[in-house]
Amino acid sequence: PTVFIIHVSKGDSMSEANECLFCKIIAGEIPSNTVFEDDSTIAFSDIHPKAKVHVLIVPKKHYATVAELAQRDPSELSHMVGIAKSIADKEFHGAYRLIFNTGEDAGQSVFHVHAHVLTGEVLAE
Ligand code: IU
Repeated sequence: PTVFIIHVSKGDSMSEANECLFCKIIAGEIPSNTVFEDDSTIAFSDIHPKAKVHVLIVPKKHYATVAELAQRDPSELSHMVGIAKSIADKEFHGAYRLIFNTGEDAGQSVFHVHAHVLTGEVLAE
């Protein structure tokens, strides 16, 4: 008999596309207010904004955390930082806060890496 070995590696698995909220947004299965998109990256408004402008920048490839992204795709990480700058240049003269919650105990609730960009107004400390 023919044996098929299906190798599903953590980080780019098919099951993540089925189960991950941000993978579903990237696939267009769940609507979002998209503010930027290119081949590798999407940015959309956070549904519970913590500033006048609160955008999530998300790589289209699934990595769980910023640590994993930095290790496996550092050019994507620097691309995301550039997108954050361009959003803040447009919204608030280049002033912004960039946050990567990493780990449940630090407030990460979606395990598909995303940068929170807070801008559009003077931010409290
Ligand atoms: P966190 O760093 O993993 O906690 O960030 C997840 C963010 O995703 C959080 O700020 C939510 O408000 C946001 N979010 C969203 O924009 N759309 C959704 O459908 C869900 C969460 I669920």
